[in-house]
This record gives sequence, C-alpha cells and structure tokens, in this order.
Amino acid sequence: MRSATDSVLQPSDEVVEAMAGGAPVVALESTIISHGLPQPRNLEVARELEGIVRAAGAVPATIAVLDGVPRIGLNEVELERIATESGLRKLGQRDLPLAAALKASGATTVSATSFLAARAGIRVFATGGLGGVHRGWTDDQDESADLDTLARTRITVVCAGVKSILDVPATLQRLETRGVTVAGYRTDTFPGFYLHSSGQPIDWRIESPGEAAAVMRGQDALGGQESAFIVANPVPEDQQLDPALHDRVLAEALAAAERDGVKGQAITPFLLGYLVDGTGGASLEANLAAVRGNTALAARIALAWAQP
Ligand code: PSU
Ligand code: MN
Repeated sequence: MRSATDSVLQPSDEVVEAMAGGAPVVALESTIISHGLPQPRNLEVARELEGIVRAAGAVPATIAVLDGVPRIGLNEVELERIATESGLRKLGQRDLPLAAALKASGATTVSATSFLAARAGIRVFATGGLGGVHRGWTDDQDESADLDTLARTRITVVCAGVKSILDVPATLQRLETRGVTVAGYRTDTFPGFYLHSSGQPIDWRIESPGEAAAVMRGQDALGGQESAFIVANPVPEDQQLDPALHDRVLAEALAAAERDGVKGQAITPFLLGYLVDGTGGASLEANLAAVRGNTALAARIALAWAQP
C-alpha cells in the first residue's frame, strides 16, 4: 500500500499516526461543506461529521486543497477556512494539478476526494450523494467526473445514492457500464438522496459493515480493474424529505436552472440551494440526516476493514 507521506500530499499528524498503526480512517469531502450547505450551518456540520467518526473509534480525514497543497485531515482552523473562505474553488480531480501549480485553495468533490484518499492509502469515504448523469444529458452531455474517477479508483464510498436532481436510471446505467460495484445497505432499491428510495431496483444487498469489508477484500483478491465500491445507504424513512414536496420543488428548481442558463460546475450547488429555500429548509435536514448516517456507517466499515 502506498503510504500517506511519499508524495506531495500532506496528511495531518493524526492521519499519519493512524495509518502507520493500521487504525481505521474515514475520508470526508469538503465540497459539501463549502458549496453544498449554507453558512453557518456548514461549519457545525463539518465538525459534527468528524465527531461522528471519532465517536465510532475511527480517525476523520477531511480532504481539501489549501494554498496548492492537497491536505488529508484538517485542523479546526483549516476546517473553518473551508466553511467560510469566500471564492474557494470547487475542485474535481482534473483541477488538482492546476490548484497545486497556482497555489490555489479549493474544496474537493467526490472525484477529487476519492482520488486523494486512495493516493493516501485511505479506503473508506463518506459523502452525501454522488454526482452523476444530469437530466437533459442528451443535449448537454453533463456527467459528473465522480463516475469516471470511481470507475478507476479503489475506494469504498458510502453515500445515499446519487443526488435526486440527476437522471438516476441513467446514472445507474453508467455505473454498470463502467464496472463500478454497487450494493444497497439493507435495501433492495437504490436510495434517492433526500428520499429513502429512488424507486430503482439494485441487484445486490449487504447487511453489515463486516459484509462490506468482505466485498472490499474480494475486490483486492480478484484484482483487475481498480474500481470503487459504492455502499448505497438510504436516509431513514422517518427523516426523508416529503416525496410530494421534493418532486414539486425539484421541478421548479430544474425550470429555474433552465431559465437562468445555469450549467457546468454551478448547476449542482444551484439546484441544492434552490431546494433548501423552496422546501423551507426541509431538504437540508434530509441531506444532513443522510450524510450523518453515511458517516456513521463508513466509520463502522473502516473498523471492520481495519480488523486483521
Ligand atoms: N453530496 C452532498 N452535497 C454536495 C455534494 C455531494 O450532499 O454538495 C457535492 C460532491 O462534492 C459531488 C459534487 O462530488 O457535489 C458533484 O458536483 P458535479 O455534479 O458538478 O460533479
Ligand atoms: Mn457537472
């Protein structure tokens, strides 16, 4: 395994120590903090997620690029920078060399976080919902780089499916085509991010962190394509967004994006923000419930994975 210290990556002392001792580590992304959640709630959430990982007995590694340096694990001041600094970039994997060369700072998306976590030797990563194929993809070809990175990166991502603002069936199809391993966590349908279920069936279901770790060992034993393992963990039904409200506000949000010509990197933050406002904050609570659940499960999987 590649160690966290043999490259330009800068892991925190805590992460270096944990990795050296074979202790469980969970990677956390930063775009959700900087671009996915409103201030000042975002900083509270960033701290809370780290707390969830620690409470479970694992070490959190929030990942971001600060002044050109990919950082694996942030301290309190650095976490605050991610939550509050204005003009912070949203960095996908392809942006990393530019950020490094130009000493820029930015939050990392699922693609950049997965890439950096894997480079640092971290195997488990928790997020909210993955990026994927956008609705209207036949016209604008907008497919998140998350999918491509996950097709060639050995990482386990615990998520509440893909964001429901996307074309979910098309995204599932792309994951299949690209050879990404997907299982539902105690569910037979793919989660719907804010919603417990997207209604789309999934072929495989796992029941425990131990089973997730067994799948990961299976990936390594089989070898071949260095693809990801997506553990699709639904938001609990009693904490989901009301489906009727979801559908109504999402339709409005998509129409507003179309009207305002919002595209590219801006579309995901735009739609998520519209949903927060349009649901009176209810989508935010559902999003947070999903992320908390994913973070707790990721920590349990990291513990099972760290077991000899
Ligand atoms: N999950 C959330 N909120 C977010 C994201 C995920 O609950 O804001 C971010 C992730 O960083 C993901 C990104 O990689 O949205 C996808 O953006 P795009 O569609 O531009 O690739
Ligand atoms: Mn995109």
